[in-house]
Amino acid sequence: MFSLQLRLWLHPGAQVCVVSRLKAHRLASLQNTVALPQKKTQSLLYPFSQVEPYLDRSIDRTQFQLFHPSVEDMLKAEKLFCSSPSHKIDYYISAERMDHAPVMKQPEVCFIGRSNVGKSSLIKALFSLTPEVEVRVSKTPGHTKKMNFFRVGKAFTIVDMPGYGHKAPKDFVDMVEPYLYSRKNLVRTFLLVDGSVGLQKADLIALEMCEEIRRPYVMVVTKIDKGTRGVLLSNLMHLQDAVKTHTSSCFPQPFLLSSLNFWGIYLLRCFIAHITGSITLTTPPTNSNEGATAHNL
Ligand SMILES: Nc1nc2c(ncn2[C@@H]2O[C@H](COP(=O)(O)OP(=O)(O)O)[C@@H](O)[C@H]2O)c(=O)[nH]1
Ligand SMILES: [Mg+2]
Repeated sequence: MFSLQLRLWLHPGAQVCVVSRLKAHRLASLQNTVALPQKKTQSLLYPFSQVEPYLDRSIDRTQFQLFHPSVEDMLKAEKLFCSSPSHKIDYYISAERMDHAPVMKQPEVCFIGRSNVGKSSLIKALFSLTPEVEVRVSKTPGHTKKMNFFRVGKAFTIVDMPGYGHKAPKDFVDMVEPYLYSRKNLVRTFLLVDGSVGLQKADLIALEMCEEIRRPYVMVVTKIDKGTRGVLLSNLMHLQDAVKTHTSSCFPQPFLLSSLNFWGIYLLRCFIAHITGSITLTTPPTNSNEGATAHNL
């Protein structure tokens, strides 16, 4: 069924993204990804399938797959991440303070999380079909001291927020919190947590802050390629427990991701396209699903 669906959508005449002339990663586009063996494709598109077989039988799987779009929907979303003369994707501006942030009409999504959790790498992977967009990735924690705004045509804006943590607690208070409180066009916050180390004190503070602000947010588990599967599973279970018992504005599904090898990038592109109202899903979400909850647009 899965491979039939892929063939249907990727036959030679199918409209697929034209990748930039600059060298894009070979997995940046679904076109190459779906040519891989089916199991590999499945784990790139739906990374939860990698851990699912190892979960205890008593654990309810539904919450991990509430947003489960078709390949067709992912292709629709992918087109939005390809720059063209009529749909320009670019780095727009940086702001050091909230009062320097540009006023924008488009729906906006932002990525927050500890320094070094993988925010910039994730944005770079999302924009990998447009490699000329400059997203700075650093090996030094705390590199991103500014809010960086990226425009995706007229569809939406993506914001890379400064990382917080023991080396940069000030950025948290000075920028992240005021932004989350006051940004009018913000439709979703993505709170990144490192899957190889699990929830840290600073993550819990961020979680509390998001709850206090009461705007819809989503957990993203980064670096799932790093460390053992056992560690990832236990960190994931701990995170799910925290989400279940301590949150009310958090979407119940964590997005598992590796920017290094593109696991989950296509799913996240589709989710962003969906929540910003940029695409209509072919399979409308059910009652328990994203589109129909309090997090709705
Ligand atoms: N193994 C692995 N490393 C990653 C991944 N994402 C980011 N990194 C590494 O983590 C470090 C910090 O990443 P960066 O995106 O700059 O984090 P930021 O401070 O949150 O923006 C860099 O050395 C990245 O190469 C990932 O998915 N897997
Ligand atoms: Mg960064």
